[in-house]
Amino acid sequence: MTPKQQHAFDKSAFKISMVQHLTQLGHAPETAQQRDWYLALGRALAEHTTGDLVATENDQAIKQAKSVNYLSLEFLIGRLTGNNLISMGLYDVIAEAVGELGLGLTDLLEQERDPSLGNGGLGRLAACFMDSLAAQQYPAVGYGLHYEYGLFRQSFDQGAQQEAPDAWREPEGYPWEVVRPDLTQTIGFYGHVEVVEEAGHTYRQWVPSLKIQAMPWDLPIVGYQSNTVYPLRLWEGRALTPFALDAFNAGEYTHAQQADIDAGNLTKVLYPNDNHDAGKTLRLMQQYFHSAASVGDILRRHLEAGHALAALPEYETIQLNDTHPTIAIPELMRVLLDDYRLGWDEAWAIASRTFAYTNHTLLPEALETWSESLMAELLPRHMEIIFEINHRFLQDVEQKWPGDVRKQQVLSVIDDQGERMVRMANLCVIGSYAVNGVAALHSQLVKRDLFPEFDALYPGRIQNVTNGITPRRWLKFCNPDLSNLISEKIGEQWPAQLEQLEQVAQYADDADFQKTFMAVKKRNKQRLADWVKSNLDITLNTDAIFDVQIKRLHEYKRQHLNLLHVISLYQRLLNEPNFDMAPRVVFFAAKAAPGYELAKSIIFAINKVAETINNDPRVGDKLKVVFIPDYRVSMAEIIIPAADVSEQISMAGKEASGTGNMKMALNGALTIGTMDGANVEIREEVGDDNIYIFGLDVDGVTELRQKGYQPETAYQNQPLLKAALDSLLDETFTPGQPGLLRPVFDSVMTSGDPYLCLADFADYVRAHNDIDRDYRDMSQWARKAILNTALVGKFSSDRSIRDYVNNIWQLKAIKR
Ligand code: DL6
Repeated sequence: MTPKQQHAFDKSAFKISMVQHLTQLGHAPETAQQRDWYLALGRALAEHTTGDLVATENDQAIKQAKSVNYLSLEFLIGRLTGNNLISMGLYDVIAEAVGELGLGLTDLLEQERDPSLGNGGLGRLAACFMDSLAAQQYPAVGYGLHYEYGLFRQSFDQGAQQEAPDAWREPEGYPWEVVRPDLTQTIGFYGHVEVVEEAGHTYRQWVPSLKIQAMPWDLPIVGYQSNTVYPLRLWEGRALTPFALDAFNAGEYTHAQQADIDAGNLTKVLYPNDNHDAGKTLRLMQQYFHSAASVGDILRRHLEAGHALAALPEYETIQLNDTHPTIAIPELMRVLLDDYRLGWDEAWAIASRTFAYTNHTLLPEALETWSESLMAELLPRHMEIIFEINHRFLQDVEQKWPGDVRKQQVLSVIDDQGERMVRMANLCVIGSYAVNGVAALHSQLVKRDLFPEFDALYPGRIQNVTNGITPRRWLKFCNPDLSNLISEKIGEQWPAQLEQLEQVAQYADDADFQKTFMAVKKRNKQRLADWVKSNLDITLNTDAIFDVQIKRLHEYKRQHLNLLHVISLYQRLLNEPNFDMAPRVVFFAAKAAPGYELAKSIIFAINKVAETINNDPRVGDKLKVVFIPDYRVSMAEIIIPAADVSEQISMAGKEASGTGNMKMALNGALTIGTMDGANVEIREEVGDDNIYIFGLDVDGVTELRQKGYQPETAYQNQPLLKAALDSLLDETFTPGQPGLLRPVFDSVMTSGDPYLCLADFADYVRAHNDIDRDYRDMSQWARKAILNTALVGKFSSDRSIRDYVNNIWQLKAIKR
C-alpha cells in the first residue's frame, strides 16, 4: 500500500469488515475464539490484496513488459499475515483496530499455521525471491504446487523423531488464497504417440490415457510499500471427470470415487527430501503436472496479451528452480511442435532462449535422474523430444571434440552406464540460455567440478548469483526492537535498501549504542527462553551464549560435529576442576527426511545428550542443550533474533550457499563456519575479526583425501575427541542401554567419516574457545555483533534479484 492509501485506510470500516467476516464464519464477537478472529482478520485483509492482485494482473504496462516466471516445486512462504501487514504498511493501524476489538494482534498472528510448502533452503529462497520481485516491481509470477499436506510435523518420542501429516489449511480454508477455476487446465499422462498427416506434412501427436485437471490457487505476494501484488500460483490436482453418479447409483461406490482419489493424490503431499533424489513415479508426475500447467498458463498470458508466439523470449523468461521443473523444456517444445506445428529449429530458437536454470547443489545424490523407461511410459512424446534434443546436441559435441567418446558420455542427456537414465541437469544446461550457482564458491565449483565440459562448450553460460534473504521478514518483522533501533539511527529506508545498514557501523564503538544493541539481543533471548520454558520446560540463562544450529539434518551439515563439541564441553566441566567456560546454551532445530536413518540417529543422539546434560546437577546452568522440535519458518523468526553464535559448519564444498548464515548475521549473530558456500562472502563483508573460520577449505579437503584420510588417527591422537566418541558407545547418555548411539560413532569411525568431522574437530574446538574468550568481553562482542548487522547488506534478496534482472532476465521494473 502506498503512503497515500495508508492515510486513507479506514479503521472503523475495517473493524466492521472483520466482524462481518466473523459472522460469515458462523461466529459472534462475544463468543468467538482467537482462531476465529484470526480467520476473520486474514479474510478482511485478503480483500484488500485480492483487489490489487487482480489490478496488477490486468495492468497493461505489465502485460507489455517482460516477466519472469519462477518455477519451483517448493515455496516455503511461512505465515503471510504479519509479513503482508508489514508490506502493506498497516501493521500499527491494524494492531490498533484489533486492540479496539479487545484483541491482541500478536496473539492473533500466532494462530496462523505455517504454509510449509517446502523442505528448506531452496523453497525458502523462492519465497524470498517472490518478496523481492514484488518489492522492486519486476513483473513476476511464481508457479508451484498446492500441496494438501506440507512438510511433515516433527515431534519426539523418547528422543526419536516422529512424523505427522501437516494439514496446513484450516477446514475453512487459508484466508489468503483465492481459487481461480477459470484458469484450470487439463494435463495428460501415459498413452501413446500417433502420427497425423495434414496438408502433406506429418506431425506427431500425443494421446494421453490419463487426464487430470490442474486448478490454480493464487496467494498474494504483496510488494513492500507498493500496491503491486503478484500471484504465487499453486496448482492442485483434481479429477477431470465429474463424479460418476451413474456408477454411484449402480452401487459401484468405490469405482465412482476412484478418479477423484487418483487425481487428489497427485498434489496431496510434498516429498520430504532435502538434497536427495527419491526417484518415485508420483514425484515425476508432480513435476510434469507442475511444469505443464505452468507452461500452459505462461503461453495463455503471452498470447492473450497479443504477442506473437515467436516473441515469447522477449516477454517471458522461465527460471527453473533446480532441476525439478526441467520437464518444462520438452513440454514447451511439444506444445510448439505438435500443437502450434512449428518446425524444430523455430521451436528450439524459442525454447532455448526462454529457460534459465539455477543449480542448488553439487551433492551427487541430489542430482536428479529419471529412468528412461519410466519417462517413456509416463510421457512418451516428451521422451522422443528429449532423444531429439540429445541427438542434435551430441552432434555439436562431435563438432567441437571430434571422436571424443568420453565427452559424449559425460555430456549426454542419457546416462547409459547401467539402467538408462535421463540426466535432468544436463537437459537443463543444454536447454537454458543461462545457468547459475548460488554463491561465488559454489558457482566456481559448478564450473570446475560439476560441468567443466559444458563450461568449455558454452563459455559464459554458467554464472553466479549469490543468494539473499528478504530484510522485511528476516529483520523488520521478526526483530522489531532491533529494527526500531536501526531506524532511529539511520532512518526508515533500510528495509528497501539494505546497503544503507552500513551506516550502523559508525556506532560499533559507541558504548551507549552497544548497550542498547545488546539489551535488544537480551530481550530476544528472553523471548526464546520463555518459549522454551513454556513448551519444553527447560529453564535457560539468558546471559549464556546462545549458540544456534538450525537447518535440515544432513551429514554434510555436520550437526554431529557440533554434538561432539557439546559432549567434550560436558566432559571437561565434569573432569577438569580448573575448566572455566562462559555459560552456553546450544540450540538445535532440524528435520530429518523420514527415510534417512542416520540423520534420525543423529537427532536421537542429540536428544539423549541433551537429556543427560540438562538433568545433571553438576553442570548447573553452565551448559544446556535444547532441541527445538518442528523447525519451521515461524520458529526461525523467534530463534534467529536471539542467536549469539551461528553454526555454519558444513564440510567445505558441500553447502551450496546457505541462507540461515545470512539471516543470523543480519540479526547480530557471529558465524562460526567453514570456508563454504556464502560463508566465504560473509567473511569478505564482515572482515576476519568478526567471524570465526575454522577447518579445511575445499583444497584442503581434496588434499587430505588424496593423502588417504584415516579418522582413526584423529581419534587416537586427540584425547578430548576420543573421550567424546567413546561416550557414544557406553551408557553415559543412554543409561542401561549401551550402544544406542553407536550409529553416530560408526558414521565417523567405521564408515570412514565421509564428511571429515574428525579432521576438523580440533580446529572447531579452537574456534569455539576463541568465541568463549571474546564473549566474556561484552563490549568487544557487541562491537562484532553490530558490525555483522551493519555489513551484510549485500545479502538482501533485493540485490540477488537485481543480479538476475541485470545479468540474466533483462527485466524492467513497472511502477504502479
Ligand atoms: O540455494 C538455496 C539453498 C542453498 O542455500 C543451500 O546451500 C542448498 O543446500 C540448497 N539446495 C537444495 C537442493 N535441493 N535439491 N535438490 O535445497 O539450496
